[in-house]
Amino acid sequence: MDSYIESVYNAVVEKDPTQKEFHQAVREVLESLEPAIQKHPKFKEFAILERIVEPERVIQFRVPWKDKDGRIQVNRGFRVEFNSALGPYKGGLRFHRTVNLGILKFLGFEQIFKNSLTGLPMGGGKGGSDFDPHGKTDAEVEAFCTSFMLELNRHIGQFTDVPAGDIGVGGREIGYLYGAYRKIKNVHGTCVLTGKGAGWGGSLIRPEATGYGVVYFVQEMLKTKGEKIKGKTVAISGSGNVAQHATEKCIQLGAKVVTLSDSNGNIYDPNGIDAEKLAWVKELKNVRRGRIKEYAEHFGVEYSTESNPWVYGTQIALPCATQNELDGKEAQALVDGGVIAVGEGANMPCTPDAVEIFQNAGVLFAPGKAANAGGVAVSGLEMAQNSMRYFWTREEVDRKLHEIMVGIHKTAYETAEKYGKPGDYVMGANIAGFLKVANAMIDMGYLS
Ligand code: NDP
Ligand code: 2IT
Repeated sequence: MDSYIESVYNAVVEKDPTQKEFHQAVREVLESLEPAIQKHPKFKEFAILERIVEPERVIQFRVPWKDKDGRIQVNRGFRVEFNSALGPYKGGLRFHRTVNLGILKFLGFEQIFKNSLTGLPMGGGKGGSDFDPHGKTDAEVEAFCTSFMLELNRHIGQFTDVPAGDIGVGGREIGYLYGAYRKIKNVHGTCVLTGKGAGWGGSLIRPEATGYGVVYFVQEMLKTKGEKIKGKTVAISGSGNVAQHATEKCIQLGAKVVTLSDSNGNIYDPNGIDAEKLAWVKELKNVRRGRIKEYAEHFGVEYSTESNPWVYGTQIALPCATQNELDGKEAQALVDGGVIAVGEGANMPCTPDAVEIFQNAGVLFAPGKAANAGGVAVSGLEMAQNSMRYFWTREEVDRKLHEIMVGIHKTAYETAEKYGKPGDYVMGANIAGFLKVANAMIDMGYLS
């Protein structure tokens, strides 16, 4: 690492020594920015790196709520408002027992560059809570969401900060959060949250957007090698929003998805998950809120708590669960099994050594901030539709999503080439995302 970049990185680690995931995300971005920092000395002169690694604002609050037995529970709520150079802070809310400030800072930091790549006017932010929705009743989730919004409402707004979903926050949670916001503020029709229901201000295709977008990005990468997704076997991890819709798009394009997982284990279906089986998975996960193990029992296929989705010799791998879920050993198993393309549906699912293994083996590798940007891109389109008091059809939104993903691929590809590392989508995405934000920060003066 260049000594200036290294000093910025060391200061980040020194200030918050326990925030491991944040360090990892910062290191990956800073390392790949080296040629851009050397080419444009103004970024050092204006202390852009020192400023960009520091959130503009961090909000932390207490979230008390009553469980089904009438007992008072207390969780921790957060919103990290990281960078608003390009637009209002924008990014999801994660409800998961592992949530802490370091994880939300990593996610908020990634979001800055991802949102920049979409080309839409959105800054970067992230929030959430260590509340665990697993096994909670709807009434408990509603009680928690209402209490969470009782504090969060003071900090968000269509021109300030616009949250959405992430792990543990889907249509049900956005509904309760929006309902609480509407009661507190007595307003309807402002775009204060995205991922809303299609009947009350949500955009068609928003639920599908992240998963579809990942597959659109992988399609573009394959094209550069004269390859198609049709007929390929695909391993997917997770079985939530992103995994389900990545599976759906793969099926539509004639690929065969053979794995899905959750935090307990993975299934392997050698015949492929078809549209009917996927409909069953959606009902299992989104309505009955069951475990992926039940798929294996229902369809009579293999289920493993010891294995992982990466050992079945698939040509494409789409990690769509969570950060650092795919390590070097698993990357090597994928390479040995003949993988040709990896697309990160989740945020930072591949560890740094896994990424290195893919890149050294010549595997097409799409980093999350490029590949999974479709979700936030359609959130941006939801904001646009809300501002117009109008809506677009499914076909129209899907066409725009496709255009945006093709555009992000082109930008990342061309930027990597321009900065001397053709085919390195990590470098291409990081530099392209960074340049727009950094130049905006310079234009707006040193306080921004
Ligand atoms: P969901 O909550 O819908 O699904 C998450 C899935 O990942 C579940 O199957 C869950 O299993 C699994 N999972 C979560 N944590 C772990 C863990 N520690 N180990 C193993 N499996 C785990 O979330 P999403 O599908 O929305 O999000 C998945 C990923 O995609 C996240 O990294 C998120 O940040 C990212 N992302 C999401 C976007 C969106 O629009 N929703 C946009 C861009 C990125 P279990 O039920 O057992 O917890
Ligand atoms: O990681 C992400 O990009 C998201 N969870 C979606 C954010 C959004 O505002 O739609």
